[in-house]
Amino acid sequence: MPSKKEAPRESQLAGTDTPDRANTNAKLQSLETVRSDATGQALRTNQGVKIADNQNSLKAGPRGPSLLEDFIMREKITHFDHERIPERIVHARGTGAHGYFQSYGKHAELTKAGFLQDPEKITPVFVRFSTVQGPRGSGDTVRDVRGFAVKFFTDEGNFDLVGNNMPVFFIQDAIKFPDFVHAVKPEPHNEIPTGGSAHDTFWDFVSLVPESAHMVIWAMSDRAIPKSLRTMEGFGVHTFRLINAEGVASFVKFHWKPKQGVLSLLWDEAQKLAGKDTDYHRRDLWEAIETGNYPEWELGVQIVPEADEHKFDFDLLDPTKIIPEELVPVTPLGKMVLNRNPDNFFAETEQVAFCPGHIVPGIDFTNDPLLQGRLFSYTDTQISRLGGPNFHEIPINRPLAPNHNGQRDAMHRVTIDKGRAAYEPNSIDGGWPKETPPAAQDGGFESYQERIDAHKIRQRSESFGDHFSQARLFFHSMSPSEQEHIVNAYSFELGKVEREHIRARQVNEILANIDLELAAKVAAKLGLPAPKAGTVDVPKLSLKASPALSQMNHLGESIKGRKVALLVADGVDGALADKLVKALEAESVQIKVLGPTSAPVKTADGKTLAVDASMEGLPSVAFDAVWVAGGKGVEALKGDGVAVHFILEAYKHLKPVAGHAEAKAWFDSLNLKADSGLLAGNDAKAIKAFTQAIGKHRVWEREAAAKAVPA
Ligand code: HDE
Repeated sequence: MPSKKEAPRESQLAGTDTPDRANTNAKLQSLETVRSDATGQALRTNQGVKIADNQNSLKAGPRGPSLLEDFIMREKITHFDHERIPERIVHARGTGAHGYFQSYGKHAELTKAGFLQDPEKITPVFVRFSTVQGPRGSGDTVRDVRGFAVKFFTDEGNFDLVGNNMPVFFIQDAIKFPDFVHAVKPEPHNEIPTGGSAHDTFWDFVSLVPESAHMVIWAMSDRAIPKSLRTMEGFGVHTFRLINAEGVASFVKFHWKPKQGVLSLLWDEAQKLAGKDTDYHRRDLWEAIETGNYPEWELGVQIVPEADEHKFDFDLLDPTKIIPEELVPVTPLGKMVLNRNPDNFFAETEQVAFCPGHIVPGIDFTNDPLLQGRLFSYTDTQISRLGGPNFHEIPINRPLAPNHNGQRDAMHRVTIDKGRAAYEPNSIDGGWPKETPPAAQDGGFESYQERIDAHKIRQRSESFGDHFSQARLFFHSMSPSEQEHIVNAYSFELGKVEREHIRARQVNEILANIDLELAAKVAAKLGLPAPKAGTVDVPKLSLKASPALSQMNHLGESIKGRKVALLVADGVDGALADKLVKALEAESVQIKVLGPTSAPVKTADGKTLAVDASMEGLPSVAFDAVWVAGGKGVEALKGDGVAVHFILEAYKHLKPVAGHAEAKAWFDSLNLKADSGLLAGNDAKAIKAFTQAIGKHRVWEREAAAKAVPA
């Protein structure tokens, strides 16, 4: 921990909620110098001069020309003119949160990294989730990969785990990244589409580059439309190395498993949300943290001993491959809890700078050629995005560990380095700062001594040659519903492709090699002939399916934090409504009372019941389930088109639709077919059935019946 004299940094852990955190907070807050609070302060210029009039510029007379000497207005407008910085070239749309990581135990046999040794140690983290394609102001619920980047502020320096919510990537070699990104980004002539991949250049590229097949099927699956940032898995994607104190290395793949379950939107919901609440994911995360429903993930690793490197039917260095969890299970290492929202979006979420090259002793890279390129790219991009090489001094990026070295000057230098020798070795400043030799603990960073004996060549390893078997494994591991969603996603996206030869190439040369039935179904929806055979021999895997890949097997531990709409209208039975709210709150469900308008409604016994919003203001797509409150209010709701639409839409989106006894007749009149998620009753049993249905996330058995309901 740096002393007060050393470069100060802001606290990563304000707010307290656990005893451990309280301790850490006290320590960290003593270093706080940059978080600014204007409460009780005078309005001043950047030079500290108090401002008397912030309404009028300095003019020659009340109707006269403005005067150049108005330094107050000039300073204000000049600063404003330069408020924007370039957005990230990819992952521009994002949202961040603070939290902490805590190891489950001592993982000394695996790594010497200090933050993975002590269950008592709290390591502050900052996480940024993002979409990839869209610009900073684009919608949250588009079909896209999500970034899942975690900065661990460890005592030994910052470790950035810059991952995604999918475990593989589109390309195998970093040299293809600009091509891939240019293809997926909006097309250059008209900058369309924003935030999506349903356009010619994307499908042109991926249909010509079969190594993308595995990642593309993930992107066409429900994983690309997560319900919430809280309900996403995270993956480090590349194989990394962990190194213990004896210098023994293991290959690892990093996984983040959400306690909230791995849940997705339906495509119709995702599209509607993109319009009704562009900030849907951002808001959901913010509100969950504000209401104390702190999202939690378990960090785990799949471990492969160095000796087993070549035991698989794929190459561990190939980032288009997973290690199926059935072959190598995930070993849990610790947990991450997100419990504090940023104070300032720009200062924290926008300025945070991740880099896969930020690692600490005990962690190292592999020769994955995609990872190797990333090690260069991230720092490079920060230099133009954040305006120079001193971006590590921006408060959100400052390590908790001290960072003395001879690097100096450059744009925006903040630290005032004392001493005269900005070089090493020196005999002027007592030789400081000095190197630390590597050691079992607390030593200097030492790269893993991998022996390399090779020719310098531009060549793809033959072991990277199979592009389809794992895409097939993925498809065959899906439930029938998930498979249908994949068929629909390919059909939707390819349906937006104008050039028929691109559609046909994707169907015949990619999908047919993954699964002929998949290809035939997509072909039928595009009006193309069904391919009779694939174009390559796809190796047969011993594993026919990997249940770990299906979201149906990850529904979450509880319904904590799920969202329920309670529909009310004048005449509602207040006591029943109250009982329901209490029962759901006991399960930490977020419940919103919705009325025909935002005005309070009158209860049957003449009281008023406050509502959180109108049904139009918070539509059914924003909820996991709906309950219609009993009493005479149901009659009023029946005649309200918005309420009818609310119920039908929730039903169509396979959500539990329930209500007190009076609601049953309404549901019947709407022709809603009985199923395990359509419930009515006033007793505790009905509420229990409702919470159980929420726990299953969707009423999948309803999928066929729901098709008949208008969207
Ligand atoms: Fe990135 N990526 N990437 N990427 N990436 C960036 O860095 C890049 C890749 C990922 O919330 C950029 O600071 C290259 C894989 C996330 O700030 C840039 C290659 C994975 C984020 C960049 C990849 C990722 C980025 C843009 C192929 C999953 C957002 C702004 C060699 C494991 C981090 C920035 C945040 C951001 C380059 C491939 C994840 C341009 C060259 C694979 C989560 O440097």
